[in-house]
Amino acid sequence: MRTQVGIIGAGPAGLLLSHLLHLQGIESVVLECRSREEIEATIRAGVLEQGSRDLLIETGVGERMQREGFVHHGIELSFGGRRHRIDLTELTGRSITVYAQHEVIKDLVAARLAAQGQLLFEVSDVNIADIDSERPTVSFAHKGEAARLECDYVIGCDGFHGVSRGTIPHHVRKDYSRVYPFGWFGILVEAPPSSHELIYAQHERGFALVSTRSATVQRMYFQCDPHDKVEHWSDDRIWAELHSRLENDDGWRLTEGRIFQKNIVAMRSFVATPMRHGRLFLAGDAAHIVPPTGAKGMNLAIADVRLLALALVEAIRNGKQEGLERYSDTALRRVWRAEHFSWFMTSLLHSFADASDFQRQLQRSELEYVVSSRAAMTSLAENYVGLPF
Ligand code: RFL
Ligand code: PHB
Repeated sequence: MRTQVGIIGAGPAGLLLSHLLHLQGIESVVLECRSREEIEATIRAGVLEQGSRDLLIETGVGERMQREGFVHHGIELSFGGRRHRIDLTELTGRSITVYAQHEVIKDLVAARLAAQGQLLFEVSDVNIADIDSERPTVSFAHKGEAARLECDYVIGCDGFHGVSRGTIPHHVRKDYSRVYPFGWFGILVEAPPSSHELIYAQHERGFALVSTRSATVQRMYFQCDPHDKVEHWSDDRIWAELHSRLENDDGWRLTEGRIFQKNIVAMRSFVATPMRHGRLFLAGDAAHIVPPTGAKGMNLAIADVRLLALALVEAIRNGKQEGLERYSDTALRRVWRAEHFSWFMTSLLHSFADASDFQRQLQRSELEYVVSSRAAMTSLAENYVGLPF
């Protein structure tokens, strides 16, 4: 098999890249190790920056998001028994959209299949070779048969646990990483929304987050031990924990409902540099991870492939390599900004078991500053809604 661009991974990065290239007349093949059913059912992110939303609409895959997603103009920070609103739109002129990542995936898969895009599910044994040559190749197995894909470029969009990053030789790579001493316990609940906007709560028992999915399904998270087990958490224990972390002095109360999904995710910050070697380019979680507190992961994946699609079109159509040569440096500027913001939000809102009294006072001081200074609020808001591309 031959194609112009071989893409490993059908997450938001791989699918959107394939879609953007198709709109410019460039063909690609996407290789995904899981089934279509599985990728369309995996519960992950929920918040789209204004720029991500605009891109999906401009490229014809935003129709359902416009109908079913929720535009939010603010978020709430809760601490010390009070809630404080950050008016994103008043401070930045921009907003966010709450629309689940697996819905974005469904929309992109449908668009690629409707355009007869080559999307191979349940491939295995993916191996990338010859990235230093003009003709990199990807070998893999599909439906029990060995196959080989010859490409002009290979793009690793295979997430943090994929194989692409490891193809870049160790001596040219530098990785940066930080693992946090806590995880997030996530639940999906059948209930009406408890709040019009997302609530990020700092509490001495730990962080909690109230988000939403629809008029009847709500998404909530709370800080937990990353090694804890879902089985240790009965529904009653979960509700008691959420109530105590979210309680405040204005009488507001979280609405309970039937919990129908529970999971625990670990939290880390990670950046692999450079994001390119020879004809292999990395995008999204394959190159970088942020803790979810800033709601940045999917948005960074979208920003990477937007940039990469422009550069690939220039290279393939017009023979101009500058965009591809600048890709890693340009993408990493946005990545590091998001890394800092995600680390900042995580540090601001979580309980660190080893924090001294001094550090706890600093955290409270920072929270009070963020909700009282217009300059500090604007800084948080412009990072949260996403900096312009
Ligand atoms: P993905 O989504 O991990 O997709 C990678 C795909 O590659 C496949 N794959 C392979 N395929 C072939 N061969 C191999 N060897 C392969 N290895 C892997 C995988 O099966 C998969 O389908 O990466 P991508 O496209 O870079 O997208 C990144 C986002 O998924 C991620 O950053 C976000 O989910 C992070 N995130 C959030 N991001 C936001 O922008 N806003 C949010 O509100 C937000 N909330 C979150 C989040 C992530 C969370 N978890 C689960 C860590 C909330 C949570 C709880
Ligand atoms: C979500 O709705 O899943 C969500 C919202 C905000 C975050 C992370 C996840 O910061």
